[in-house]
Amino acid sequence: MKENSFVSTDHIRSAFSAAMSLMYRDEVPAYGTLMELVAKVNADTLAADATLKERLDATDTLERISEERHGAIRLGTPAELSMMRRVFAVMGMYPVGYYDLSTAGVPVHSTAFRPVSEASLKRNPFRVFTSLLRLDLIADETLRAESEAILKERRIFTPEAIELTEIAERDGGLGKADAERFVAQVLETFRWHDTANVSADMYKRLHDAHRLIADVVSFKGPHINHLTPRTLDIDEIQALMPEYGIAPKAVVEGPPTRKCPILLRQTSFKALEEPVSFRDAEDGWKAGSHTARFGEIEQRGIALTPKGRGLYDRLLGDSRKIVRPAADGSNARDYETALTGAFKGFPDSWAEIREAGLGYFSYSLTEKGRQTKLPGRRDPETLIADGLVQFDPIVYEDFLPVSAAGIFQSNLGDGAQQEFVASPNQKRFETDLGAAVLDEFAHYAGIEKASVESCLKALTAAVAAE
Ligand code: OOG
Ligand code: NI
Repeated sequence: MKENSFVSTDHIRSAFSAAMSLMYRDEVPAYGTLMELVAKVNADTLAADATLKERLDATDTLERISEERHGAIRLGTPAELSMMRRVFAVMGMYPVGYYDLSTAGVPVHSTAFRPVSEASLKRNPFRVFTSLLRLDLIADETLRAESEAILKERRIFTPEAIELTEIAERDGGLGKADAERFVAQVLETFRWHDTANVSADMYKRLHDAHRLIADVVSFKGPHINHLTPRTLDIDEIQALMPEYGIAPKAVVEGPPTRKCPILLRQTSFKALEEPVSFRDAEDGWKAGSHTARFGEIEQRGIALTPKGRGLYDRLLGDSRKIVRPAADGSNARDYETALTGAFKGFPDSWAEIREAGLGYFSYSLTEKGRQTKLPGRRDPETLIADGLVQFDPIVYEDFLPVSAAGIFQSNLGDGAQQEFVASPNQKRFETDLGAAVLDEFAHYAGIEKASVESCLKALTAAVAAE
């Protein structure tokens, strides 16, 4: 096939996220309600803030502001994870970051498959937070072996999805018709199945070991467990959810409300109890239920340097030492107060954040800079002081393990939390994945550095061109 007849990976990802959104709204009506609420609050926020509207209009596509930004799945085996990597690559999504959630009582480790280049993120930023179950953290050896045997038998990809992935790898892309088939086939992997793979008895044993194990092992595939649109006012949506008949999780995860948003704030509505039929030797099927699927919203801020992230982690830890948010929401106010108090220690102006080396910025020439010619390279700080170069925050495109754990926990039910010994194992994860994950800090640092370089080059190139 000729190269120019391929559709772009960005196009395939856009088609895929649109198809997922339609499927999920159909499967989980409460999610459709959340999307309506998000669209309304985003429209109200833009109407009330002309400056924000102007800024977003310049950098984003306004009519796509309320579209999905991410979703999440949980896989059962290394083979599933490595095939998933190949499937996502066809859509221009690559593994970024390693998240160990064992410390938070969730027996998984994860990465996020996402577009990496700025152009691709702009075209469609859809990501999938992808977790791999860690049966090695399960104490009961018999149950572990049984789970492994069940997972080994299932096939989460359709033969056609695998075939099309192989075609894309061999030819370097997919043509229009194949891309359409690919999206339809891959969607099957994410679909909900209301008939379980196991008996009610087995489900109960898995569930008793950990609700997450039951969610992964009992089903034919890794159903998408939530989708997440972007909101311009997360506090407003958290407050409005009950009016719309959906129950929000107790607290918003991440940093508190600030003038200069940092990292990522997230909240979700609680997972719904859904009917499921379990296999039953005598009667065929036995009625039961499972709680897994929910809806989430996110609001993003600046990507932090390791120093900034260290400060963030410390302040978050400080506030949780004062108040640990309870799942029932009974101390939500106190938690907010403690969080806001602790984060007084994090500068709240872009200039201070930059000067303290806490965040990553993208540098560009000002109008004056565009008209200036310099005889040689100068220190970037002087160029800023002289008004030739300006800086804008780089948006954080990744996830936060403490927040992710909070999202997991609130959707696994409010029961007793289990403790696991911290056991990050990125090497093992990467072996199972069949590739290394991209280091997000190095990635943001690279974007920042490239922006500085291009300013310096433009300022001196003006002379060379004379
Ligand atoms: C994933 C939870 C993590 C997020 O936004 O941090 C996540 C899951 O529940 O499978 O999606
Ligand atoms: Ni999420």
